[in-house]
Amino acid sequence: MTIDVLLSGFAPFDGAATNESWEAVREAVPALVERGVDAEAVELPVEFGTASERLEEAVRGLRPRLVVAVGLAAGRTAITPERVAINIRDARIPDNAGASPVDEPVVPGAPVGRFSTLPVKAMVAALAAGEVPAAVSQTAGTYVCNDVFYALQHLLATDPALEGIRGGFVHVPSADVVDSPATARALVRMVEAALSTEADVRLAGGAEH
Ligand code: PCA
Repeated sequence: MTIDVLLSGFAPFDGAATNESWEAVREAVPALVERGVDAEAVELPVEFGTASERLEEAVRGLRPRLVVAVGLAAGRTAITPERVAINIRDARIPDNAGASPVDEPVVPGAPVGRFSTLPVKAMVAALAAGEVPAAVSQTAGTYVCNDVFYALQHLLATDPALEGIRGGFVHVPSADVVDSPATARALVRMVEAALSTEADVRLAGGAEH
């Protein structure tokens, strides 16, 4: 089977009843399908290792052209495609299985970082005049989102059977900053931009700190 895009979102964590990443992904998929994009979604547990295994299973089963993993970044005020995943686990709070790894690699012996293979600048540009602010983020943190992001980029970079599949990660704000329908619409635009952009556009998107 081959599809255009596989989106993932996360289960609730840290005492919350819902996770905006899954709410938005769940709404984005039918909207993409309506627009002719063959899209599927998978919900991931907030658990180191297990989450990325779940995503890997879905990637192998569905053979998407693009993988866009989505997570909640409470406190952010923009929808933020992540530039780079780092090979570290450092949990501020236990994951949903009670694990609290500190200063452990995601993949032992693998490179310190791996870049997104999504056109992050084009994705931000696609939202320029939209209702949701967007910006490139330079860090996905060191918790389960970065764990999934790093494991995904490592998988896509090292398994020849998955050659050509592009992937990356997008953090979304909490619903009190941007509601889930607006986040879902933003995700739709970002996915369409990623599908239609092979080489990223050259736009400034850096930061001084
Ligand atoms: N956000 C967390 C993990 C799950 C989620 O939605 C993170 O940013 O690592």
